[in-house]
Amino acid sequence: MEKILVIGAGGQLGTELTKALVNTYGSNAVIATDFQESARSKFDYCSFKVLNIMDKEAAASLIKEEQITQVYHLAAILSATGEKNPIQSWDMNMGGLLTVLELAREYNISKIFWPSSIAVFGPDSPKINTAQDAFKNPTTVYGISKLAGEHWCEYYFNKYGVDVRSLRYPGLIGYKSMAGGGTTDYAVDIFHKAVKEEAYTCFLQSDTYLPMMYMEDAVNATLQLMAAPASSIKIRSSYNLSGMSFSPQEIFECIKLQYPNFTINYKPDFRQQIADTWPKSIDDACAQKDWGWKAQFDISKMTSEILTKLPLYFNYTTK
Ligand code: AKB
Repeated sequence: MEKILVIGAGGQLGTELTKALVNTYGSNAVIATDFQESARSKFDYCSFKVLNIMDKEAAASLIKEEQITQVYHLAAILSATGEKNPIQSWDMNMGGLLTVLELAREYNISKIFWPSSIAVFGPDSPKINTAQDAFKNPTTVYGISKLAGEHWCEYYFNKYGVDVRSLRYPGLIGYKSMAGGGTTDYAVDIFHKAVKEEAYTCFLQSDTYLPMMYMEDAVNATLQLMAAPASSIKIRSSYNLSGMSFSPQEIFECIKLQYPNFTINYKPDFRQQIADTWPKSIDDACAQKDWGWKAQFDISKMTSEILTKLPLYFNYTTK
């Protein structure tokens, strides 16, 4: 029987991925963990434990006691927060991954999932349909740690046979939790303002195109990658993954079709410089070819689903 450990389960991706893992493997097969006790309230449907992945001993005991067979290591400090404390972010993002890879080797864990990001690309990478192997010169500590992490994943696979798999997520947009500290967070925040019938002030310029993905697609891609036979995983650094691309003005206009009184203004801050270094769109031909990936949501399908479900989920009542 599989025994799956989710590290950083209380975050934006973890909140939805953990539920999908329970739906797939059953509630007894999944242990959600987070460094914050407050995340416990999200996991009344499976086991929850407090775990800080910087504590290797605690992680090792849990893996031993629970006979863990798979780890989804999602805990990370994202691009915008990372720039405020680069060294702490590097320690957390690299230290956490290396702990997981070492424990996978020591305890023969059969599969590891680790998220990478479009942040591995940089100002000199091609901007349009950025290819899997395009030149990479990340300029954020987050991007640098993701690129280094990809190399470490490949190293542990080649040297020790650790079956580690990874995706370069674009900005993820869901309605079940807030985004936490990224450059693409505006695309989540804007929906909350719209359904509360409040004006939105965007921290990126109106025409900043970035690759984005609806959470349901991100969760499905992750499950699909992890279920694929090891022989079809040809890339052991991390796969490019594409959903859609849009600018703040485009998503605003899409929301406005259902909320005609919604207004936006633009006050770009330091996150604009980060966004300007990232691709505008991504080529995910390798993921399509190797394990059959195809996104299901475009901007209109995602917007109408979020605008229907978000007010009920957060129990928002409008004026
Ligand atoms: C961020 O904005 O930092 C993340 C990402 C693209 O990895 N959402």
